[in-house]
Amino acid sequence: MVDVAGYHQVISTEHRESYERDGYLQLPGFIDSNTLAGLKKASDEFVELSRELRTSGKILDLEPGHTEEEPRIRRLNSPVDHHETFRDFSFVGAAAELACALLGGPVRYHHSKLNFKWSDGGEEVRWHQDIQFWPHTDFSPLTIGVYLADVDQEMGPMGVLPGSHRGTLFDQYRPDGAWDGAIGANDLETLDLTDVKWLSGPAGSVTVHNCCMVHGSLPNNSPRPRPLLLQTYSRADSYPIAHIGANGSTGALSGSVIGGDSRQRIVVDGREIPGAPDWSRRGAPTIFGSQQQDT
Ligand SMILES: O=C(O)CCC(=O)C(=O)O
Repeated sequence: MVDVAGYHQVISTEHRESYERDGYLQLPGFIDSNTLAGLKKASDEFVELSRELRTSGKILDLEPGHTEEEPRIRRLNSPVDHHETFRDFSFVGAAAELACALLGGPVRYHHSKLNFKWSDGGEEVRWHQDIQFWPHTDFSPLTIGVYLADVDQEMGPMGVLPGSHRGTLFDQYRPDGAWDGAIGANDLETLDLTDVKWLSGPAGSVTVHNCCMVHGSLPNNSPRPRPLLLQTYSRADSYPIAHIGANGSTGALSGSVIGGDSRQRIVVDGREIPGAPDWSRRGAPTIFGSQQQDT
């Protein structure tokens, strides 16, 4: 369980203020060496597992050139669902504590992924904002990234455009109406990308970016993979809006509240709805069952 009284000590007031102002944080070497070793070991287990695979599946997304001898993994989907070490890190460990500290109270876990961005050409992530992929009832969602290896500028580090989280939320559809998941060329021209900060750092460094932040990363043209473990949280009183984007398909543990309880209350059109409990995992009771207090 995350220690609610203690989590504010995880980062300084200056860090919190700078996150609010700029929409991102860079915390070099934030993760302790034991935790980092555990995360790397867990990650290595999936690299070994991938050797038996020929095509991408629900758990591992492989690059076309993937082979048993030379694995090339794009992404491990929802690591928390597949390994206890990732689960502990995201739900009771440093990532959970940092999320609670930055959001100032209990948080709601949304999803996680491990982007490997393999060596010698691991793919670019074009400029985009996250909130369009999984809209919430507020703009509190943030993503915490941890580099599992030393990451230098050649390796395609995460790039963020400071302050862009307070700007336009761009349409990430293509002109033909298909979903692109990236900001279009005309909109990109309205942004000053010379201000981008490339967040490199030694293994165990942490990046944080707000859900409205313009961000992306270049291809990894180095001979070293760039594993970045990402986990997303919102405030506990922020809710994913169903039937838009990835909401509802983000893993079995999505929606779990960390560091306290959810009040299940939202304000819509100025009226507060004291909502029912979350029945998404155990199934909703019928109104008869609830009113007769069936257990
Ligand atoms: O892996 C990266 O460099 C960026 C990842 C990202 O922005 C995403 O997966 O939404």
